[in-house]
Amino acid sequence: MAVALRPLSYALGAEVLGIDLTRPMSESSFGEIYRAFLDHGILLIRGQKITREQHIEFSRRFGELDRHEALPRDRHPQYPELLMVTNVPQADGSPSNSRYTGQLWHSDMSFTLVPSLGSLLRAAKVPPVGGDTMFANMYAAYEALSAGMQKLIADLHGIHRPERKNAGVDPAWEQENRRLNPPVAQPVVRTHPETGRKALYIGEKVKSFEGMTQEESRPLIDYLIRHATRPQFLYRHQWQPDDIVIWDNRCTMHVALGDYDPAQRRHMERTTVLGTPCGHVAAEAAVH
Ligand SMILES: O=C(O)CCC(=O)C(=O)O
Repeated sequence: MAVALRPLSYALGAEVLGIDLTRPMSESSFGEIYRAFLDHGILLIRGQKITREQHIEFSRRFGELDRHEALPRDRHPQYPELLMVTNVPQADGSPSNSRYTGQLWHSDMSFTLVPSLGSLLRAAKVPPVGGDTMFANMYAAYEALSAGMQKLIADLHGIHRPERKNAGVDPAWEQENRRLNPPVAQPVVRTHPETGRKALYIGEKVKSFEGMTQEESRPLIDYLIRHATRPQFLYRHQWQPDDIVIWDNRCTMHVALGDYDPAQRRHMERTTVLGTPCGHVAAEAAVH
């Protein structure tokens, strides 16, 4: 089967047409999908009424799945491979722990020593308007920098922390999150292990570069994020129920815009494919 693709934006992404994830898929068809994933950075598959088991099973074809030990409060109690990204209140009526997940520009699990290869997010319930997600092509962002800037950042490491937007909303969670996830230094320029291309690896979870103070680091971090999120590098996804979006965390970053009425329900479930080890625990002295 030749997989049919439709571009999603100038910058990145393709929709995969005519596939049904409830049916068996041959190795050669999956090979075409994986090739498209490497080529386009993001894939969209619409209209997939799949079970949790089918979501996990399809995700496993991309590689070993994270059991989300770094985010224990947000994983599904029976399916640790599924991370809940939801504003549906908990059984006792208290707000969902993950209602602000993803509302900073980031690449998944960059704050760990095995940052993710890719993620597969399934939309179970979406608000009538808004709740969009934006993606940035970090190859294109890197390639558009001047030779001087590329040289300046070549050996820098950003210190990634497991932060979320709306800090202070749940201090107990923040304390536990910091204990589980000490700051990790990641290269600002990362070579994609499969394509060999260089990509910017930065985001709003980075507050400083290794060996520099926050004050010294801030202007360059701000510049790189502003640069990478210029419209020509972006795709904005408007979700429909039963969409699955698959992204390559090694060459894209993304943000959940939170542009919707919080009284409306938004429920997403994510599998996270483990990547290759990258980065090191940041030296205490470097963490300001
Ligand atoms: O909910 C979204 O739109 C994106 C969630 C997210 O950022 C993530 O799962 O990493």
